[in-house]
Amino acid sequence: MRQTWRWFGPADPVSIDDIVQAGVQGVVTALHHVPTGHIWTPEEIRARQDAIATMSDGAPSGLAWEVVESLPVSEAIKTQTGDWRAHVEAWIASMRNLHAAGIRVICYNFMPVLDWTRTDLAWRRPTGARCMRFDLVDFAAFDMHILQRPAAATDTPEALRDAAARRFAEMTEDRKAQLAANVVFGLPGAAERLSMGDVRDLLASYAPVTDPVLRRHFHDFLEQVAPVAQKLGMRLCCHPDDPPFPLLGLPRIMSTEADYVERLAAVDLPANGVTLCSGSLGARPDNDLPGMMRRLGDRVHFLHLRNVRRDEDSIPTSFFEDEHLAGETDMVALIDAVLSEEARRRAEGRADTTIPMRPDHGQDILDDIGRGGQPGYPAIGRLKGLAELRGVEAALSRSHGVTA
Ligand code: DNO
Repeated sequence: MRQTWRWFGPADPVSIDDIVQAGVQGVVTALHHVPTGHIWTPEEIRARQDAIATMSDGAPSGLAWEVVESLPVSEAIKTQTGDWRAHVEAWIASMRNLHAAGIRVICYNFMPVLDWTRTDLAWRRPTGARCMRFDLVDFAAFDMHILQRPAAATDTPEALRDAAARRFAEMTEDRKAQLAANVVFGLPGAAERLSMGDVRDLLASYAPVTDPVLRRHFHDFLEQVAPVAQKLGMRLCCHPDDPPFPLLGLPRIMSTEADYVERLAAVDLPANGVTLCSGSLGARPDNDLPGMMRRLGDRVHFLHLRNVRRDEDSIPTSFFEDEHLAGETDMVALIDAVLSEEARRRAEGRADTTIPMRPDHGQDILDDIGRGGQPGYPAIGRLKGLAELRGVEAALSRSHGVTA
């Protein structure tokens, strides 16, 4: 695996100097300041590459921008309204500019309205560490009583409705405000901070977009972008839904292995690939991560390794982000499957034998607490996760004929 690290740009409190010391091989970043639907220009891309290449004292960092996460797909593209065709053109133009700058892997997602969703961004673990959590009761309380989505009550099972009403009645005003902010936190580093009114308007714009409609829109998008990517030698990789079950009455089409199989077959080109995020997919007990790596491995262009612990084996369920080797995904088996895939690619003589991986998220531990980093992206918690994953890889590599 190629060890990479997500960086949110010059404002990220985890600096390039820190990343160099983490000992990674490459950087994952995005131009979060460019509004969705606009072109990423060669100048902006170059400025970010320069920032990555240089440490604070001017010394070379030895690092380069290797993976884009994310090149955002606008709501207009997902709903096929307004300027959507121009947005697809802009997406392709950005891809061409990234290619010209030497970048080959682009991660994106097709989640309506909200990117990843949590109810707690700093949930206390018994050790005092902090992590992210998705709590179904809190989420239903948000949906029914804070957002007051008209269909929320009918969409929520009765037992959950009652629990949510009780939870809401006990909430302080501060907790209500915090819960609303946490749920709509959206993309880290993104300019968009949504009000409840904005969320209601966005949800309303999805009224005609059922699951089959969103699937069709996704396939239309893939038919435009994947052949261009293929010609250029770019690898596109779609991130799964997080959490991987329906929320707020919105369509959800990238939550399971079957979803991936369908989307990969829709445009059957190597450039149309997968971001295998073990943390997002792992919130469903029916997603067998090592098996998905074995079966979809050929098209896996990017790995997010993290682990969650579910409260129950139901879908949906509450869950929290556990330590990298401590959640319910068998991380050793998953890395073993990754190494088998890399060995298979080597034997085939493929150019992309080493799959970029990043330690995804991390708990806030030690000096992370109070440092004010992006939720889920602390320096030390991620470094601990990376060190553990690296250890597993080093140990398993021998049996795959590689000396780490
Ligand atoms: C959360 C991330 C996601 C991811 C996007 C990819 O921490 O894994 O925000 O970057 O969904 O498009």
